[in-house]
Amino acid sequence: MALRAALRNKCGLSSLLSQLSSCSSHGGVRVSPAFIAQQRNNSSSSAVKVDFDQSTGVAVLHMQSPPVNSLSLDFLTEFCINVEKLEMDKSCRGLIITSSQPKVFSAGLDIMEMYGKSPERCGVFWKAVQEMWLKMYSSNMVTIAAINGSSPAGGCLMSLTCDYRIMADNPRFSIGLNETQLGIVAPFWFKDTLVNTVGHRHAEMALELGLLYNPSEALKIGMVDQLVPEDQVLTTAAQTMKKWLAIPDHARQITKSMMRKPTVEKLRSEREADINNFVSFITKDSIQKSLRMYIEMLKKRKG
Ligand code: CO8
Repeated sequence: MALRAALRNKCGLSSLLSQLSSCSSHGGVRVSPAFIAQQRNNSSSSAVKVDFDQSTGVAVLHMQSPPVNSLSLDFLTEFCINVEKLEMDKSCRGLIITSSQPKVFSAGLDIMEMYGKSPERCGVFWKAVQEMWLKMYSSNMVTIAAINGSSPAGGCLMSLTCDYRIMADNPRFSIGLNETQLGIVAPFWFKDTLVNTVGHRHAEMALELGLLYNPSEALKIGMVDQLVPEDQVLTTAAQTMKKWLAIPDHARQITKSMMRKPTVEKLRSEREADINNFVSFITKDSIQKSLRMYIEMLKKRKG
């Protein structure tokens, strides 16, 4: 009953699973370890679907939130719960992130979460964005983004948190941190993630101009690591994962932490201030006006 309630509730799932683990080992509620492992490895949430292959130790997380996998509070909550479950499962060593939506990896932050919302709600939303980044950027797993569609702004950020990026070689797809085009500013940890990937000069131009790159341009500046035909993105990700998993975990994990820890610690130590900055920025009348114009432009473009 409690498990079913938590699955409905989503938020308490990981803590419930650990409570169940401890109950089973202390002779309380009788739950078999196999049952707990099964719950950890199979996702039943709607916005993401996780396929975990015990034999390879690799999980594939499919984002499946129509129409464009925009990162709403609900989406981010489900995403984080699923990544945390995999992170806690020692048999899971690699994570591939991809999209089930045609043509789009992720449209980035859900613009409607930033428009016309109360400061309190904006704060909760921003904390969830931070949480997604912290979980992904500091993950012990090997993480690969299988970018099978466009990936602007927060979608680009999500792929930049991974260890390796493979993008579909389709000139209609684009990727980049285009925040300035919306009249908003990518925060310091978006900027740091980009600088760590493409270097200072490319990051400076990309951020100031809010550039969206086609796959060839993205490869040229190192925003993605490899281009493959659209129908080979996932199989190439699986092959690449094998190479990364051939390296002993402890050596790779310590090296990853050495490379990323200063960037992660910077946000951890400034988390509250960053939330306050976001809330006071995004709720400004002038910024709300820019967002309204951008939303209207998206709708007009469609018509
Ligand atoms: N949020 C919410 N809804 C969205 C978003 C989004 N990010 N993107 C698209 N949609 C909606 C569209 O409005 C449309 O809605 P409807 O069907 O009701 O008209 C629907 O999704 C489908 O969109 P399209 O018809 O445009 O779909 P396409 O397949 O033609 O194109 C794209 C897909 C390329 C993803 C395109 O939709 C697009 O470019 N979207 C905008 C992406 C964008 O600019 N995202 C930026 C979000 S901001 C962010 O992530 C970081 C913010 C950091 C904040 C820092 C402040 C301090």
